[in-house]
Amino acid sequence: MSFKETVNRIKNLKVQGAENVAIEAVKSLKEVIKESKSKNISGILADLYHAKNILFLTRPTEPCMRNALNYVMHELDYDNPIELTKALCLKVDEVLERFDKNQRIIAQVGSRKIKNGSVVFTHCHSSTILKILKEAKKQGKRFEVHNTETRPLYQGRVTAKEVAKLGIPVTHFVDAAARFALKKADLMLIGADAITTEGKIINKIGSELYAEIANKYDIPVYACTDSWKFDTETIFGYEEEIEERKGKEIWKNPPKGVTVDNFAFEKVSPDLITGIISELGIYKPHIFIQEIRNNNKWMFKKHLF
Ligand code: RUB
Repeated sequence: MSFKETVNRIKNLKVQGAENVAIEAVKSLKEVIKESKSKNISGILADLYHAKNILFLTRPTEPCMRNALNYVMHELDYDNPIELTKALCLKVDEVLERFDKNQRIIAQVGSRKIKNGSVVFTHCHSSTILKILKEAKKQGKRFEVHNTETRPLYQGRVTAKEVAKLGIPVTHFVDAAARFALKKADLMLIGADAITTEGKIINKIGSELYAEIANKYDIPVYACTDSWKFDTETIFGYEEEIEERKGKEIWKNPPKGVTVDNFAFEKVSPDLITGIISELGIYKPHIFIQEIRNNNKWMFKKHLF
């Protein structure tokens, strides 16, 4: 697949979910090198940085993609193009292996929260949550899933389809019925697109509303995420940008005078989160931020900002 095709697939949500977006973006760097017509190091690096900037703009609320691209491209100090290419490809593979390994750890840890007879509520479509559910099923646990359709793009249908395919009973609700879905649940698991320095989780629009309802019914809320979804720029006071999509996704031809608001994500307050489940273990949001710093020193190097 060409670099341009990958960019369009990410932009048009043919690839969705933070981790899948990061994986496809990182893979596309190999394509950039293949497609590059530059013969020297500075030319190839310029092509790579240009590609990185294009990818950054595909979806604004995706620090996991930004961190993954930054990781691959930091310390690429080589004298000849062949060495540079080799090093870049190795780093891409390293990142892909890292995501895979971390997903397996998160699946193990997260699955421990699912008991026999549990009803798990989830929203949108998160590859991380799917892996947790799959792992719990593999361990022989009997449980159910309640999930919401996730307007306007119905990623909840993807979740329902995949959960049913795993042989787990799943009941699908319209978004406005989330209270009913949650009332009968005993665990809420959501993914994350970004994590801020204040310990806020950014996930699909509706996530905070549902977390508030879950809190009201004393249902634990876990955000399940790779630590690379942390946005280092929030340390310096930058707000995490919330992706605003075209109103047409919600209503193709609204009457004159009607404005359609279509934010893709929202922030979930750390007070509503029981714990963050990541490859580093389960922590309250503020401790999790410290753990990210301890375990990802490269992310905090000044030149990356
Ligand atoms: C997807 C979404 C997911 C997170 C986490 O939104 O909000 O919950 O991205 O997914 P969209 P994962 O469909 O707009 O990309 O666990 O796969 O990283």
